[in-house]
Amino acid sequence: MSQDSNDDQRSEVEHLKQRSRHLRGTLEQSLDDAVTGALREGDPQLGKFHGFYQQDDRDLRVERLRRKLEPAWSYMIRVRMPAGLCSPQQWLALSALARTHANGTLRLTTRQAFQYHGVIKRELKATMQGINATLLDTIAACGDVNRNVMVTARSELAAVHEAAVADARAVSEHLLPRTRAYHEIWLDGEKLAGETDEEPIYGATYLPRKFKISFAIPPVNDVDVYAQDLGFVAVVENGALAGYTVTVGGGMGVTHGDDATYPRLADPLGFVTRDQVVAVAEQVVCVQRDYGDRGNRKHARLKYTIADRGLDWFRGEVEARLGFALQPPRETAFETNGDAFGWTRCDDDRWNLTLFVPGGRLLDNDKVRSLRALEQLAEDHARGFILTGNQNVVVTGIDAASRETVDALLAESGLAALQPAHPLEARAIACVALPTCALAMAEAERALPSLTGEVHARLERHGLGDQPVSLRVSGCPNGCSRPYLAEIALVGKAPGRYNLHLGGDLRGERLNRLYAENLPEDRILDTLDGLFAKYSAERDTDEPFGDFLHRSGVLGAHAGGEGRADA
Ligand code: SRM
Ligand code: SF4
Repeated sequence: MSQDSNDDQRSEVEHLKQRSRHLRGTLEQSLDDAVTGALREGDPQLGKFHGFYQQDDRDLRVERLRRKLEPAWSYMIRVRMPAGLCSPQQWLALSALARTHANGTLRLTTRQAFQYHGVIKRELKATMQGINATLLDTIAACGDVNRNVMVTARSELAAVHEAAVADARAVSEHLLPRTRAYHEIWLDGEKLAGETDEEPIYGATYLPRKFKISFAIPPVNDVDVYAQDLGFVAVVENGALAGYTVTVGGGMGVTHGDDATYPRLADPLGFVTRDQVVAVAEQVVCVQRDYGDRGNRKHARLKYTIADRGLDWFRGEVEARLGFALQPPRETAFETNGDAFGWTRCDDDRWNLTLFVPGGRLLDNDKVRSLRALEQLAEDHARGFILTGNQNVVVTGIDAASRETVDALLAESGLAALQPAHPLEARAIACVALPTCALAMAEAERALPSLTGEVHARLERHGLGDQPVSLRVSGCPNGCSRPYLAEIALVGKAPGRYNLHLGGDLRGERLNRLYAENLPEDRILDTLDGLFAKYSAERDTDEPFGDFLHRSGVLGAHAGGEGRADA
């Protein structure tokens, strides 16, 4: 059902957006209401467009219910950081906010952003103001709009990275909502009388669903470009960025037991030059605005619009609106979707340092002081920071003479752990899941260290301890860790139970397959143990685990990766 369809068939969220006066709703009244830690009905949904989620601590849910207390409400806030870039000054200010206004942790996300957890309602406005004071913001970090635009965190060619970042920033700015609601509510901006806001791109009801864009710079696909609604894959000629192959219609989200939902790899749409990027992004968004399903939110992503109507139809719509034809897509060649840890030399006498952040969580406790260590790097050594799409961080521009000091600082902070212990850990990703995520069915981030250790022990048993294998864990089928691209994925089904997916690759180019459903952890480990034994005995030289599972017939009739997985 498209935007001009019969109102009665639209989902409740569509009506809410329509009534919201461009995302104002009753957010101001909700914030003033001191009786509850929650927001008024409808406002949590609108809050997403402003960059926050209302959550409750699920570890405390039952106990608080027993004591007849309202849930332990708090807020997750997501910072919009195109390309994951942040200056040392911004880092220090954002880190300080984690200590003073949130739960003392900074969470690095799979979309190169920061998240705060545990912000209580009366701190919400001050936190938003603190973030905005750093010249970053949270608008459109969530909601039915274009989200944080990603860019591959590393490129051997600094000029190509710089150019891609500039293009990503232009797209991000162009697709921002224009409503003044954000400034009015959070920054005490002047109020507009009536409904005079204009949303030239989005219209009054914004998009049917969230929308995600990334820019990938081959050979590194750390942004998993084929999982995005819209992707720009850099085409480099003679060391310069010539343009991009545009990809459309990727996405991960699935609902257990609902065959009409599935993960999908994006298709190549065409080639564009750099000056066409913003226009193409706008028109892709506008076609989805007009044709995306506004009746069923589980069928409202661009991937379904394209799967239902066909890629040729979609290209035709985009080209008609652009007024020109897209050139044929150029070949793309990725080698990895992982991060490369440790020191790499920049052009001048400076170095970058890529640090492994377990579970994407920076924090200080009796074992590690990662939050503080990153602050020290920001204070004394870093020229900048780049968050990666794998929840890690690149500290940029460190003076060559400071390398030993930095290594010593990290060791003192208990941060040998900021380098992965083995290749499995280097590629292991988990979504947040419990206790904050309302949708989690099983543990993910909190279970990752033990799961990684157990899986690695099985690999070692078969002499595979140094083998790069990708492991991703999601607490539910929504797929925030992009699990359907991993060689091994655990997708939460119930506490302690997961669906086991197998057969992705190490480049983010192939979807895996559902291998077994609803297994407890010990059965998953036993299953993997058996498969590792076979892999160890029968693999070809340098054959990755996911490729082996396909070639050897382990994945049976499922082999092939034609772009749709049984999830
Ligand atoms: Fe996600 C919902 C966390 C990246 C697919 N995601 C959520 C919520 C907000 C739960 C909710 O709706 O109540 C989670 C908040 C948990 C918490 O407590 O923090 C959440 N998603 C995350 C993060 C933090 C995972 C992480 O550990 O890094 C990532 C934040 C990214 C960011 O900075 O913007 C995150 N989510 C993703 C990705 C990966 C990506 O974008 O590359 C996906 C898969 C790609 C895609 O969108 O298809 C993803 N999240 C979803 C979905 C399924 C969407 C769908 O099409 O069905 C939901 C549920 C929904 O939207 O209804 C969801
Ligand atoms: Fe929550 Fe599910 Fe996303 Fe994990 S995958 S953060 S459990 S919505």
